[in-house]
Amino acid sequence: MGDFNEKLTAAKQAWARAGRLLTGTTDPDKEMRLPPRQRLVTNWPVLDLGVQPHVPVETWRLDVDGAVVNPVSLDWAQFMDLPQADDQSDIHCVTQWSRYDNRWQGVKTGVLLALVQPRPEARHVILHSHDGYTTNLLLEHFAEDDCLIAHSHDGVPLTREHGAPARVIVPRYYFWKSAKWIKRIELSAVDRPGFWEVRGYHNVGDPWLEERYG
Ligand SMILES: Nc1nc2c(c(=O)[nH]1)N[C@H]1C(S)=C(S)[C@@H](COP(=O)(O)O)O[C@H]1N2
Ligand SMILES: [Mo]
Repeated sequence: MGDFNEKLTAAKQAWARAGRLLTGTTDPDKEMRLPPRQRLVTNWPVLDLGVQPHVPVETWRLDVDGAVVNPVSLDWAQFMDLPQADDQSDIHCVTQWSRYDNRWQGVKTGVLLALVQPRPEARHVILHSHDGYTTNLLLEHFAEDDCLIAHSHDGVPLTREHGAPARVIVPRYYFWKSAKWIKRIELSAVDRPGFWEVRGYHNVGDPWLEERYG
């Protein structure tokens, strides 16, 4: 852990120095908000595998299972009855666009984890979506306080193209980790690289470390 933090800090500092030279600003916040080689957009691009599944709330279920004490299968009403949260965060997509100040409404991943109780051997999370997409995360990354299963964006229900009725939001990693049209959250003792991870994307995907590929 000590080693990792040192590496992280060193990378951020190196980039901050480079950024200062490029932007000519010494405002630390301005420098640090846009990760390396990202550009800011104000629209909201749509990225998918060429299918945008239609998932009605009437038949929607969210399964949270695998290495847990108490697996659950929630219907929409049960999901919406869970404590609701509102969190603002930035999007960083590996295709180099970033979008600031997204307000997400939904259920914090911590609430779901408290419900299912991960077993001691659970270290990974595999997200499964209705379009066949999968992505993998370390459990500790998925459990961060700014991670949500979101049903709304800026107070408006998600549109189909952005993952309605519910998607995962893991803002500290590139946006491919934020699975749209979520249907199953699987906890696992072993890692299982997802759709893009087996096609050359980085297994972790930290935008500040530019963990894009490999
Ligand atoms: N189910 C599913 N989730 C997905 C994807 C996908 O193809 N299918 N694409 C990922 C990628 S690469 C990105 S950048 C974001 C795009 O989300 P957006 O279309 O809402 O901007 O969703 C991620 N989640
Ligand atoms: Mo992406």
